[in-house]
Amino acid sequence: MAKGALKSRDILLVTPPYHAGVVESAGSWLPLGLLYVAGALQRAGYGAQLYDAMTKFHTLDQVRETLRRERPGAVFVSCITATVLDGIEVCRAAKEEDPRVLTVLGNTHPSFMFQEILVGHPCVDFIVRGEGEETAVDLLSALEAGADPARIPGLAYRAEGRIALTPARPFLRDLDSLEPAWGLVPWKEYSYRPKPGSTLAVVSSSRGCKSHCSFCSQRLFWEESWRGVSAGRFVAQLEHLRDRYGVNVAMLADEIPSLERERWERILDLCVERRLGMTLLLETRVDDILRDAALLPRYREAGIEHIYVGVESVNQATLDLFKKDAQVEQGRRAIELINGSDIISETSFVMGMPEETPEDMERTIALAKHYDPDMAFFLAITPWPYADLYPKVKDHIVTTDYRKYNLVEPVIKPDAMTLDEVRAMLFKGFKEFYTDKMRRFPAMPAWKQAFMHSLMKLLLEHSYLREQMGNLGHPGGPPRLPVVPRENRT
Ligand code: B12
Repeated sequence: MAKGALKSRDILLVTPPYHAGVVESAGSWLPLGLLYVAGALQRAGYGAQLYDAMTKFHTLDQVRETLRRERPGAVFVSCITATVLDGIEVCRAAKEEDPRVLTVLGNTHPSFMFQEILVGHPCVDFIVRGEGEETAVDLLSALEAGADPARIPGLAYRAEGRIALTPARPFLRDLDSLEPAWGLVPWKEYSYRPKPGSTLAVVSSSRGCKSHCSFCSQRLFWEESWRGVSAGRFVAQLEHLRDRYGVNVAMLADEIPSLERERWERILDLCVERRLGMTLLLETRVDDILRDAALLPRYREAGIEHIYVGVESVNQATLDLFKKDAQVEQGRRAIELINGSDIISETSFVMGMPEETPEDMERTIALAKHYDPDMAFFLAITPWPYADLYPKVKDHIVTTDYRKYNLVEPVIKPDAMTLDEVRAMLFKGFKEFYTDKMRRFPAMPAWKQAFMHSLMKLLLEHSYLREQMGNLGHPGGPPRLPVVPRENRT
């Protein structure tokens, strides 16, 4: 690579043009990981451009056109398991357009599956494993200087006919010093659909996860660590987004923002004291909601309108304990507390383990109704090939097409069920849950009714549920959603 070759041309940071047809129906969500990497590149003097092909709903042909037009020096692609094949297609297109372009993949799937990717796909030059900010900058600097990347921690690449792996890079100590490249975001493209006209940001107040869910990737990715941004820095960032870019809704990307109670309370206090006035959406743990029962009015005051808690049950034992198990009751109580605090509650239920039967799934659907969140999602258990769950269910996996590893398509065949039967049960869950929920809309506060009304409409019109749930089991046509007073519509 010629000296200065990368500094003289922009680095294009790309999301693969992939859609699972779920969360995209509720909004357009910016790729925060790429923005953090772009921020670090800019500070090191590189030009960076964001190309969110996913949010633009671009086809691969349009991606190719963009690459031809932009002529980047390097293409950086962020891939989870479901998006990795399309991410690789982006690299292939980039190489076909310009064989000298540098192609780099990052995020969970490449971090673990580097061997499979690098062996099978010569169009991918480098994989950044783990956190990307420092590794990306070090890689580009080394390539420009003609230095050996072997000295840079956090990489995987091909060298002399084999796959070279450098040592893992330690996690960044100081999250406060990081700044995503907010200036690259075309903000008009990011909106939270239940609030028409809103400007939506994805933000991060912490990195890491200590939960032990065997089906998830995040504990492994973060090696059971957790680090927080300081409360002052985080709230100042929200204020900056509000004042500079007109952001009025922010989703926290954190696995567990509330893990450190003192910091979390300070964040809530600062949002209130400084009259942040932003709608906040987040995920947290059942334990933390129970811990913070008395603090929930403050959550609401701080702007939190939507909380996702993971109470999902994936095994027979948990389902067996429905009614008597303390954990199930804790989940139910956490959701009751969220509902009672005038906040939208959401959870999901994973179904389709090898030993599950239709009866078990019926019980999961009953469990969902027992928990009574405002929103429930019924997901197909998906064995990321690097997750703890994978070896245990390996024999029941029916496809290695990663595009189907999206929590929507069943990829495990239970002993006692066909895949079609699993699909049918997942939709049954949605239908039964939301048919029941709609009957309860009138008991909700007016703003929640309006939100639910708008969300149901979005799901029915835009998500993968459209065809299956089109009439929500009402043979006479789509159900009439409860009428929300016009003044309460969002
Ligand atoms: C925001 C989010 C989304 C957004 C995506 C926005 C976007 N384009 O990135 C939306 C809502 C659209 C979404 C959709 C889906 N998501 Co999602 N999502 C998240 C969430 C909550 C936060 C991600 C985030 O921003 N993290 C914060 C940043 C700072 O961290 P990061 O992304 O890891 O980035 C760092 C490193 O990974 C690295 N890095 C990342 N990319 C790159 C690229 C390069 C080149 C380099 C060098 C480095 C690098 O550097 C970054 C900074 O250090 C995570 C859960 C979580 N808490 O992380 C799930 C998560 C990533 N999603 C997941 C899933 C399954 C999905 C869906 C398939 C779900 C569905 N059925 O709809 C879809 C896929 C749609 C799609 N086309 O991508 C899974 C992925 C599991 C896996 N291992 O494959 C996760 C982990 C949730 C979970 N716990 O299971 N998601």
